[in-house]
Amino acid sequence: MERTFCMIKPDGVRRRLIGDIIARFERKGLTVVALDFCTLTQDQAERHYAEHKDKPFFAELVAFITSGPVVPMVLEGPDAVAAARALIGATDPLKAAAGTIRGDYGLRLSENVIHGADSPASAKRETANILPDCNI
Ligand code: RTP
Ligand code: MG
Repeated sequence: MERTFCMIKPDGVRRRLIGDIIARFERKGLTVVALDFCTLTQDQAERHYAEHKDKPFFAELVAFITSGPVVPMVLEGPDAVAAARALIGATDPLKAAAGTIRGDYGLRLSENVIHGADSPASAKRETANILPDCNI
């Protein structure tokens, strides 16, 4: 069993996609083991996207992710990191396959509905930053 960290972004919450997105993960067989509804602080957002801090879109990314409430969660299952990333689809919704969350719901790179950790180590770090009461 593995655990991963995913987070419905402010656009997904604004568009009332919370239930649909969680249902997709659950139907696949992943188990929600932690869940919250909160607005990220500037510090949390900057830590979350630290790997992109030198990119030209960093300020825009942080402004967007703090622009409204998000739904962070920890999902558990076999190969949970890869399984969740496969359900989420490619970073750019225009390139994401139909049937994936981004492929079905997104049109813009900057508003791609959901985040998924890219490794177990990232999942651990992101969970500690955003769901500090949850030990994964
Ligand atoms: P995420 O971290 O949000 O799950 O997305 P990802 O792994 O598929 O993509 P990543 O490379 O980590 O990029 C993080 C987020 O930054 C935005 N982005 N904007 N303007 C741009 O060129 C650009 N490139 C990436 C996307 O919203 C992406 O989800
Ligand atoms: Mg990423």
